[in-house]
Parts: sequence; structure tokens; C-alpha cells
Amino acid sequence: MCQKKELLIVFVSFLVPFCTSIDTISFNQSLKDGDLLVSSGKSFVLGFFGYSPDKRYVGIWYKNVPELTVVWVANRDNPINGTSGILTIDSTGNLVILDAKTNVSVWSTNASSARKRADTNTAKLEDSGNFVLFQDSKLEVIEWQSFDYPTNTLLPSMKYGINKRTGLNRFLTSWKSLNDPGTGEYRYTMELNGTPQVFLYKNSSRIWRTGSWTGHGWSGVPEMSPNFIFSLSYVDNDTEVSMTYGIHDTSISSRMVLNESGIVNRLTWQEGEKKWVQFWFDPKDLCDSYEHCGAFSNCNLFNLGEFECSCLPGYEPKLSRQWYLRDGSHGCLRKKDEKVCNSSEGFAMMSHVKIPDTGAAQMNKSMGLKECEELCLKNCSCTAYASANISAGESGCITWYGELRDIKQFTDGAQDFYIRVSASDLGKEVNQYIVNVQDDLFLVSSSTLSQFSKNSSRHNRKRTIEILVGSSAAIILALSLACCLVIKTRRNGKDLILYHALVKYFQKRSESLASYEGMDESKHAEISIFDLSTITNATDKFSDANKLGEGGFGSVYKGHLTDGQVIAVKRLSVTSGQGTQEFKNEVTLIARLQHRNLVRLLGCCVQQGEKMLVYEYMPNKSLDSFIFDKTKGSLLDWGKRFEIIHGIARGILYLHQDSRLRIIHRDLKASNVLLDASMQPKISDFGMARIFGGDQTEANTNRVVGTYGYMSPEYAMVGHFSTKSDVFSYGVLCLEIITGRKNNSHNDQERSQHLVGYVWDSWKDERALDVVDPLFGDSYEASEVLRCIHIGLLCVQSFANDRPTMSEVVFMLCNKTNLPYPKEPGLIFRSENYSSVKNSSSASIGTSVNDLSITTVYGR
Ligand SMILES: *[C@@H]1O[C@H](CO)[C@@H](O)[C@H](O)[C@H]1NC(C)=O
Ligand SMILES: *[C@@H]1O[C@H](CO)[C@@H](O)[C@H](O)[C@H]1NC(C)=O
Ligand SMILES: *[C@@H]1O[C@H](CO)[C@@H](O)[C@H](O)[C@H]1NC(C)=O
Ligand SMILES: *[C@@H]1O[C@H](CO)[C@@H](O)[C@H](O)[C@H]1NC(C)=O
Ligand SMILES: *[C@@H]1O[C@H](CO)[C@@H](O)[C@H](O)[C@H]1NC(C)=O
Ligand SMILES: *[C@@H]1O[C@H](CO)[C@@H](O)[C@H](O)[C@H]1NC(C)=O
Ligand SMILES: *[C@@H]1O[C@H](CO)[C@@H](O)[C@H](O)[C@H]1NC(C)=O
Ligand SMILES: *[C@@H]1O[C@H](CO)[C@@H](O)[C@H](O)[C@H]1NC(C)=O
Ligand SMILES: *[C@@H]1O[C@H](CO)[C@@H](O)[C@H](O)[C@H]1NC(C)=O
Ligand SMILES: *[C@@H]1O[C@H](CO)[C@@H](O)[C@H](O)[C@H]1NC(C)=O
Ligand SMILES: CC(=O)N[C@H]1CO[C@H](CO)[C@@H](O)[C@@H]1O
Repeated sequence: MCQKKELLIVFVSFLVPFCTSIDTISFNQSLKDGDLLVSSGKSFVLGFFGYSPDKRYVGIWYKNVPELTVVWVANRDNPINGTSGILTIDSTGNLVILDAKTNVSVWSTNASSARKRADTNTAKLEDSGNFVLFQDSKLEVIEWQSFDYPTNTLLPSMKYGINKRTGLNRFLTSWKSLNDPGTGEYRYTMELNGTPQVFLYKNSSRIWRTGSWTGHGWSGVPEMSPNFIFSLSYVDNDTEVSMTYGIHDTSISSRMVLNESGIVNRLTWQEGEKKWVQFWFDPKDLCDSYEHCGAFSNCNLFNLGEFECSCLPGYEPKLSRQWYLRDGSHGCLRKKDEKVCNSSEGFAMMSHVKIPDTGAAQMNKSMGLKECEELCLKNCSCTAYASANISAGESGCITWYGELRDIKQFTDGAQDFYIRVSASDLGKEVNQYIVNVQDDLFLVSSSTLSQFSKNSSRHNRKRTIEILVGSSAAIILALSLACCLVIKTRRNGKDLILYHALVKYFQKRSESLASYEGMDESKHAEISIFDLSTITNATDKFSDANKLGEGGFGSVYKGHLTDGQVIAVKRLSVTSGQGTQEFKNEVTLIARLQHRNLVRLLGCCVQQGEKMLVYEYMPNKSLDSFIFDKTKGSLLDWGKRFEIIHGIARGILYLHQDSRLRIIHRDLKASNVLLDASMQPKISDFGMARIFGGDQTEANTNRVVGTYGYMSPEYAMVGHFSTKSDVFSYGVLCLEIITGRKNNSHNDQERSQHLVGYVWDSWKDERALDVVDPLFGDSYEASEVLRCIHIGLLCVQSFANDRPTMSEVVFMLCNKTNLPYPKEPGLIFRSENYSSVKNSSSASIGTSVNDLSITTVYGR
């Protein structure tokens, strides 16, 4: 389709060459208000624009995007009053904007040197969106270019960063407001102290930091690493430090913009839907907020139901009262009795973190990680180290001396980080997914198998083990603890103060979440607290006739309210250990999640020891009752199933990224996708992970919540969950929807009988249409089905890093770009490697020689 369009353009311009618009201004020409320069490929235009007649600007915008999308503004702080402006090259050879009425210059490129001749200067609008002033009419020597002076937008192939020779600093500044392109208060700029990092400023205060460059991307923006849609290049040499991003499919318009509310967005133009679609944005949550948790502390939004700040191992809150009141900004201090100098101290590893501010850190690019550790160990004031480049097998060395600030925990991506700890904390890998800060402080740490999460080489694996094996005594201790690991968090009566603090905290957090601009879920935060008698009556005393099913969290009943509304009541069987108020607060948070592909939570009921969740009722039950049923299956033709595949992807994307609560579902499966009256998919059970803060602890340690056949290898094996494990489950679900077959992995011995293996075999042999549900008959578009199978296979890759993110999945589903070739989804589907897992229905954390994993607990 795109090719056709280009052909047409070429054709037209060939026939009528004198009709084509110009893209250059030469020495004695000028561009009046109303005239336009159009780039040769018709991507961009340059001309005067404005939002009111008395404020006219010269700018560049997209030619083919119907809504005016300005990517660059010349005289942003000096508009022309009226339409008398002209853009011309003046006698010094500079581009100037003049008000023809008064001859006053409002803007000039200030570039031309003291050259004798200026009359050969020519300016050209290039198809990249760059407006370039050349010294010669042959357009060879660049005198000045708009790409060196970005406004609020970064286009593909445009650099931002610093030229060390000339001092040129390319940074973004927001507009003042939607209708005023003047220099606004937000600035997104690179700084070179320590190691290069990019900061977002509001006036003069830092509000967000990208982290330093890891070799793949910015440490704090794992979503932004190169993928099959976008590319990134980073240069750090003697001349310059700069970053450029590109898009593989150059026919798609894409841009990165710092908007008026200080959010960096990356958008692509979706021709089909005629709108800009967001790919990612930052900052997005509490933990992005610069130094939210103070010094020596880690910010983790996945501290489910708990305080997001936690002290690093060996540290304690500086002001414990404020800390208990959920104000982490004062940070932590080294515990008094910690011996970390010349007393056989060492390092604890944290995985998937945005490493602390490197402004005062030191970097040596040629050092290896082992040397780096030695370097840091030798100097007692060295508090931590990390690799400076994880893309080259962890080379380079960054060392910190003094405070560690602005650490953020991710569930995948980002990088490893090593903190100096006393001998007693040695050998413990600190992966702080769950940290409970309570009257009795528990730190639960679990290791992740770096083999799975990082797809690392054999060499790498050896190194990981070496580090872990640092102290064999610690390992034995760790193993014995791992064997009997069940932690129940205690909250006893004397803790009334703490309890109130918690309530306050939840209120505060709800407010702060609601205060994010553009958060539509805050509008619908109203939920009902149902009376137990209402529910009992509605469900006819929880009669068996009204029972819809039984799930991991309890039984579900159908009910009729007196106003006629039909509800589904989930009666939670587990005593979650959560207080009533907390439960309500948590439900309130979950109720804010509003998306057309999520089941709507109407309210809850907490009374007489009962905890219940009330949902809207879905008359068509769940997806599995259709796709695995030969008669009902025919009700869902390919068109409907394609919509369902889309809908589920959008719903998960919302949970992962757009909802601000950032929820990992962990139990995606056909029976958790409900269908409404018009067969729209609605994901259910999505807030459970949050509601069960207590259960969560176990889930990550010795009891994996999830369903066989849908669990990613790293989750099934070591309980490591991340957004990428949801992607895995989605992939399985997608293949099930296409084939109408269940991915039952635990009783099939023959590999060809596992759905994923079977689909892979057929796909590889280019007979993938064989797997399609026979119920479709011939009524499907082969290319669409093949594409979905392809995407499904990409989602079930063994290594989390090989799987796309949910936003990439949605993009790939909506847009027919080229897809990478998937690798064989081996591992879990090969019985010989994972027989131990298959035999136990609840995978426990074990250790084997190859896959060393340790889970440790330590209290203080
Ligand atoms: C523009 O010019 C008009 C008339 O000359 C004047 O009334 C108006 O205030 C001016 N606007 C600005 C923004 O200077
Ligand atoms: C503006 O400058 C041009 C050439 O320099 C001159 O011819 C013209 O009279 C000037 N107009 C005004 C209003 O000063
Ligand atoms: C050109 O120089 C003038 C005076 O020094 C300054 O006000 C103006 O902002 C500069 N223009 C640009 C585009 O840098
Ligand atoms: C300026 O324009 C005139 C025609 O308008 C043209 O003859 C002349 O060559 C141009 N001068 C330069 C230096 O381009
Ligand atoms: C930021 O700068 C703008 C413009 O200079 C000013 O109006 C605003 O009050 C400043 N905000 C803060 C918090 O200093
Ligand atoms: C630094 O990188 C840039 C961009 O790749 C290149 O143009 C420049 O020559 C390099 N400088 C040095 C000193 O290598
Ligand atoms: C630690 O040991 C090294 C060498 O053994 C010594 O130079 C250094 O002074 C010691 N530091 C402290 C604080 O004791
Ligand atoms: C960086 O490390 C290498 C290898 O250990 C060493 O030779 C070099 O001197 C170090 N450079 C700096 C600036 O410390
Ligand atoms: C800035 O971007 C965020 C995230 O996309 C959006 O919610 C917000 O509305 C935008 N602000 C403006 C003023 O457009
Ligand atoms: C119980 O349900 C019946 C109808 O099913 C209704 O008439 C009655 O008012 C309900 N009672 C309560 C307490 O809601
Ligand atoms: C399905 C869809 O929206 N495809 C679009 C992908 O992007 C290209 C380029 O913008 C469009 O031409 C397609 O229509």
C-alpha cells in the first residue's frame, strides 16, 4: 500500500515538474506568511503558523498528518503580530525572520561567519524535517541546521546530547501551553558529570532522571531499549555524547515529544486510525519522581500493598517516624554496627534496577566487572559498583563513593547493581520485589535466574555463580532458610498507630495517583461498599444454584440486586492477613482501573470476617467455554477471534503500562477472559496480586500462583514474574484461540502434542495454516491468521528478553510491519529438561548445578 502511494507521487511530479512545490530558499528570495516550503518526499512543510492572528510563528510540521503537528518552531518566544512576517536570507547570509512592516528582525540564525560571500547561501527543508542553511548553492557545506536547535520534539535521526568540541548542547524544552510554542518550564537535557545521564527539569529542579546508558538503553527506561520497531544509537567519544533514535519502518511517522505537562512521550502516527498512538511515556509513577525515597533506599512500586521505599541491605531509615508514616524522602543511613571496612565485607546484588545517580560516580570503560569489584572493595568509601556496559558481557566499571540516590526497582530489564554489605549480609542476592516495612522488618529477597532473564552466555552464568558462591556458609544458611520459607507478616493489636499510618498512607497514595494528569480512571473512583445482607439476599444465601464456579481465590456466585442489576460475587476464601481498611483501600485502587477490556469491579463487602468483591456479571461466561468446545466454538469465527486477540492485548497493556498501578496479572488464561454480551473480551482477576499482599510473599518464594501451560519458564522454575511472564501467557492464549486447542503441558509426553511445540513445528515447515481451528472453514484471511501465529510464537520465547512487550504486541497487531523470526520456543516444552517441574504441580524453588537459585530471608 505504501509503495503504491510513493509511486503515485513520483508519477505526478514527473508529469508536472513545474507544479511541485519548492523546498529551498536562496539568497534573495523570501518566504511570506502563507507560502510553504515542502520537502522533496512530501513529509514535512515549513511556513508560518499560529493559534491567533497576532502571534505568528515560523515552524515545521507534518504534511500528511491532518491535525497540525508542529515539530519545530523558529521564533518561539518572539511571534510576529499579524501576517506581515517574512523568512529570508539577509545580507550576512543568515536566515532571518522580519516583520516587513517595521523591518525589525524577530529571529536570526546568528551563524554566518565573517565570510566574504554570503550570496551563495541556500536554505533547504529536507525530508527528515531538518531545515538546513548551506554555504553554497550546491548544498554541501552546512552552516546551520534546525536539528541542532530542537524545540520540544525529537525526530528520527535527530541527535540530542552534547558536542564536547563546540559546546553545542541539544536538548528539548516544552511549549508553554498547547497553543503557545514559547519556551516552557520543562527541559529534557543531558549532563556529563560522572557518566552521561538525561534529566528532566521543571524550571531549575530535577524531577526525573533516565539513569545512565547501559549499552542497551537508559538504565531507568527499559521500555526504550532497541526493539523491532525502534532503534537507538548512542555515541560517547572524545567529540560528543549523543543519542539518536530511529524507526525501522521509515514509512511510519514517529516522534518523541516533551509535552506541556512535562511528560516525555514517544508517539507513532497510525494511518489506519488517523491518530497519534503513544508507545511509551515517562515519568509515569511515584518511583520515577527524582529521589522519591532519599539516599540509600530503593523505590519499588511492586511492593504490593506496601510502602514503595525500602532501605538497602545494611541500612535503616534515617527518621523512622517519618518512614513509618510513609514519607521516604529522608532516606536511610548505614546501621551503626555494620562493619564494612577491612572486615571481610563484600557485595550484595540487586537485579533489574535503575542504578543510582552517577553524577558523582566514577567510570572506567576498560575495566572488567571483577576488577571493578576489587577496585571498590579496596576503597572503604566505595559504597557500590555496577557495570558500565551490559551489552558487551558486562564490561566497564562505575563506582560510587558516598550517597546512593534515586534507585528504582523494575521487574525486568534495567541492570544489576552491587552494594557494599557487611560479612553477615554476604552472598545474599537482593531482589526486592517484596519488602514489608512493619513493626518487625522483614526483607524477603529472592534471586532470579539470570540465565532466564538475561539470556546470558555460558561465561556470564559462570560469573553469576562465582559471585553467589562468595561465601559457602551463607549459601548453606540460605538453602536451609529457603526450605522452610513461609513468611507471614504480623500485625498485632498494639499497632494501632501503625495501622492509622497505613490508612493515611493509602489515602495519600490514592491521591497522588489520582493527581497524575490524564488519569481517566480517577473519574470513576466511586465504588460501593455492599452490605453483607444485600449480598446474601442477592445470591440467595450463596446457594449452589447460583454458584458460577470456583477459583484459586474462592467461589464465585451470581446475584440479582433488587434494582435488577446482575452481579458476580467473588467470595474470598483466603484470610489474606490484610486489615479491613487496607482491603477497602486496595479495592478502591483496583476499582480505578477502567478499561473496556477489563471486567468492572463494582464494589466490595467486608463484614463479619467475610471479604467479597462484586463485579459486573458477564452473561457469556469465559473464553474457554467457547474455544475448546466444538459446538459453541463455531459461534466465534475468525473475525470475532481476531477482535478478542486484540482486546486481550489492549487490556493487558493497560494493566502493564497505562494504568499507573502497573499490575502484573500472573494468571492469564482462557478461563480468566470473560465475554460480554457482544463477545468483547474482558480480563478478570487482575487485581488479585495487589489485594493479596500477604500471599504475594509466598508466590514469589515457594508457591507459584499460576496455571500450567500458561506459565513462562522463568516463572515456573524460579517464581520470577514480570510483565514478560504475562506476555508469555498471552502468547499461549493467542495460539489457543487460533487453534482451538488447549496447551496442556503436564500430561503430554510427546512434544508434538504440546500446542506450542506443535504450532512451532508447523510454522517452521511453512504449513502453519494446518493448525488453524477447523471450525473456521475457509472464512479467514490467511495472512492475518499467520501474523497472529507469528506474534504468538514471539510471545512464547524461552527467554524473557526475546519476547516483545505488550505495547509492541499491540503495535504489531495493529500495523503490518515486518516481524522478526522467532527462535524455537524450546526449554519448557522439552520434557527432558524440565521433568522435575512437570512432576510437581506447585513448582518449588530448587537448586541444581546449572540453575543455581537461592532464596534467602533475613529479619532485623
Ligand atoms: C498586535 O497589533 C495590534 C494592532 O497593531 C494591537 O492592538 C495588538 O495589541 C498587538 N498584539 C500583540 C500581541 O502585540
Ligand atoms: C526596510 O528595508 C528595506 C531594505 O533595507 C527598505 O527598502 C525599506 O524601505 C525598509 N522599510 C521600512 C518600513 O523601514
Ligand atoms: C541571535 O543572537 C541574538 C543576540 O545575541 C539573540 O537574542 C538570539 O536569541 C540569537 N538567535 C538564535 C536563534 O540563537
Ligand atoms: C537575485 O534575484 C534576481 C532575480 O530576481 C537574480 O537575477 C539574481 O541572480 C539573484 N541573485 C542571487 C545572488 O541569487
Ligand atoms: C517556573 O518558571 C515560570 C516561568 O519563569 C514561573 O512562572 C514559575 O512560577 C516557575 N515555577 C517555579 C516552581 O519556580
Ligand atoms: C564520535 O562519533 C561521531 C559520530 O559517530 C563521529 O562523527 C566522530 O568522528 C567521533 N569522534 C571521535 C573522536 O571518534
Ligand atoms: C584497611 O586495610 C588496608 C590494607 O590492609 C589499609 O591500608 C587501610 O588503612 C585499612 N583501612 C582501615 C579504615 O582500617
Ligand atoms: C581503567 O582501568 C584500566 C584497567 O584496569 C587501567 O589500566 C586504567 O588506568 C584505568 N583508567 C583510569 C582513568 O583509571
Ligand atoms: C502529556 O502527556 C501525557 C501522557 O501522554 C498526557 O496524559 C497529558 O495529557 C499530556 N499533556 C498535555 C498538556 O497534552
Ligand atoms: C431480598 O430480595 C427480595 C427479592 O428477591 C426483595 O424483595 C427484598 O427487599 C430483599 N431484601 C433485602 C434486605 O435486600
Ligand atoms: C493496520 C494499520 O493501521 N496499518 C498501518 C501501519 O502504518 C502504516 C504507515 O503509517 C499505514 O500505512 C498502515 O495503514
